[in-house]
Amino acid sequence: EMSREEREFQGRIDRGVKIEARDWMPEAYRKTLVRQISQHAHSEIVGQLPEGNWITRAPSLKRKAILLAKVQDEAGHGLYLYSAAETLGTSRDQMIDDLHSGKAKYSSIFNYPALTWADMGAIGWLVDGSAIINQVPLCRCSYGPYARAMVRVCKEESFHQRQGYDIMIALAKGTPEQKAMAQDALNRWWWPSLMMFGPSDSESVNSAQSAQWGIKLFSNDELRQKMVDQSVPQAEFLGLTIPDPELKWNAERGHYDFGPIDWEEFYNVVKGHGPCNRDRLKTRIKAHEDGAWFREALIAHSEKKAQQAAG
Ligand code: FAQ
Repeated sequence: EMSREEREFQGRIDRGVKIEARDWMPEAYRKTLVRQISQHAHSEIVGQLPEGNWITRAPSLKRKAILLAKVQDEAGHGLYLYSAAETLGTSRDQMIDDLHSGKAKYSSIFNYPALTWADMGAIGWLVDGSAIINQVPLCRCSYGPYARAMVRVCKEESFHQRQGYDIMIALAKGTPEQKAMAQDALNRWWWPSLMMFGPSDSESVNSAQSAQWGIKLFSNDELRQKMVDQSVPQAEFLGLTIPDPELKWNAERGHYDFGPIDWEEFYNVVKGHGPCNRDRLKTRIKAHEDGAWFREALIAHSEKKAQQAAG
């Protein structure tokens, strides 16, 4: 049985009116959003690590400048998203503590290693590709500050995706060794990219409620299908093979059928046992600790200025 407030709240969502920070909202809606937006922010921050490792090894000055800009954008997205989450009443320090203690999740995808330069191509093409497909609908989600943050983030993600695909084109049209490197990267990043969309709809515990609240406009499986359908012609253009023997056009459905996802691998990574989970967290915690002096200096400086202003 819904209270009057809850009925009015749901009515606003059903009419497409955005919920703003000061509006009344059910505690569970607030909690779900803090969970999702902070997880999203953590993903952007941790997501800098696999690519950050390649900035000093980019094959040309131009590629280096582009990759540097992309990784900086990810930092910006993370900070933007922490701000959006803070409007719900949870402090940034709390969210960062939850990441470092292992309580809060971040996307499974960033627990895989980036082994070669071709991985910079595959990450941009496939990981940012999946991110965009997931995030474009979030621009229309019910919570105003999250929806508005997503508009800018999506514009930058499109640039990220194009830069990745551009690397893939250069490698696929290069020497046989370069093409093999591109194929190897596609082989390793394909399945983890499909896992980014989360568990299958039948296993997705949060989906029904998030759909009712207008946070999720498409289901995990619907978005995953979109990713597969979009990627097949792109792989064909590159002359590369998607590592799925069951991938096949289904004229009746108007979609590509694809093979089963290894959910055991997915849950293993989500529980902290992927190839890089420990290393990623360790690196983040060290970066945070190494930056403590700077945060303290900023506070000391602003306190000094405030005292001076007060005379
Ligand atoms: N990894 O019931 P559902 C980027 C968890 S893009 C880890 O379906 P929900 C850009 C889920 O949290 C990546 N955990 O959950 C970039 C839940 O556990 P909980 C970030 C996952 O929330 C590119 C449980 O499984 N994007 O960073 C994953 O309704 C390149 C059950 O799942 C976003 O976060 C996963 N893949 O749907 C940066 C987008 N999937 O929390 C650098 C916003 C599920 O109850 C380089 N998030 N889980 O303990 C969303 O749209 C949703 O949260 C989903 C999951 C769709 C990810």
